[in-house]
Amino acid sequence: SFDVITFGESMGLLYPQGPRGIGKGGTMSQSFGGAESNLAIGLARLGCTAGWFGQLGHDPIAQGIVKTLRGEGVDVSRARFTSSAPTGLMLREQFRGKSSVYYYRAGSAASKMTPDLVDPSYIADSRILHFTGITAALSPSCLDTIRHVISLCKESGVKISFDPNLRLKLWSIEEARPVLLELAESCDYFLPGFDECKLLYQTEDENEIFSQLRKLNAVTVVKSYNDGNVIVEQDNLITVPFHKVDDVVDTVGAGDGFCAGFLAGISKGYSTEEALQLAVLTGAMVIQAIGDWEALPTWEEVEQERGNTAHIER
Ligand code: KDG
Repeated sequence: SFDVITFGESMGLLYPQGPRGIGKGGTMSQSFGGAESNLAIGLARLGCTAGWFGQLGHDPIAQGIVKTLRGEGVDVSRARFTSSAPTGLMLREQFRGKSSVYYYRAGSAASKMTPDLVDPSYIADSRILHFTGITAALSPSCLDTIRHVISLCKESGVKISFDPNLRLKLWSIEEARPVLLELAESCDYFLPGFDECKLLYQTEDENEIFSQLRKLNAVTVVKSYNDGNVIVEQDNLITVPFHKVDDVVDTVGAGDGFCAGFLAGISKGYSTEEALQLAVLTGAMVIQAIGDWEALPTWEEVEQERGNTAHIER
């Protein structure tokens, strides 16, 4: 059985080598991204059992993704491959202090995912099922797939974790809002960012936001609230400040690293506050290298960062 199973779209990622914009010549490096597979890698590195599934094309990008996930210890036994659509692709640049993403994913294999691709016994075999609002934005059949997975989780008592991961390049806030609010109603762990809460609840007023969040049946953990993060519970708020790191290289993936730390903490039997503290640490460590998941820490690195074990130069 698995601590956490997640599903969504993983895509090839190309980014210019060195400080160059896209379209300005030079060489591209290759990797891949996808919020859910980032999370699965993060969990596996922290010593949890994690599975990822999704639909990919029959192409070398898909093979590279699955091979890497397998190498990271993520179960990919339920990943599907189709010949009728390609694996999605994204380009990212860090140029003049700004990070931009360009998607080539419309009509991708992942966007053609349907509820019948889900193995109910696999879902029932997990303690927590995690998904994101990115999948909901991909296509109506992807949203149906999420709704189907939610009903399978409810039937078999699997806890649901949801990160809205609002991507305004995929849908407008007007399209996203009702869907993301509907999905928030059904989860046990809701993991939005504070800026996302402002857009979802159409207010800048934090008291109003917290009062809306308290109405949910979920434990809500809000990322990047002022200079830290906060758990919203019925009567109290637990805040944990950011963990400062010296060498910020690439902030993409911090949210996924945060969610991985939180769910790893819950899986290890931590209190929600202790899980939040772990999340703060793992989220911060991701931003110390280029790439969406490359710098996700192992459990050993977490222990070192916490000062529990000395770093041994090998
Ligand atoms: O959270 C990082 C993700 O945004 C990235 O890996 C790519 O899933 C992705 C997306 O849709 O932008």
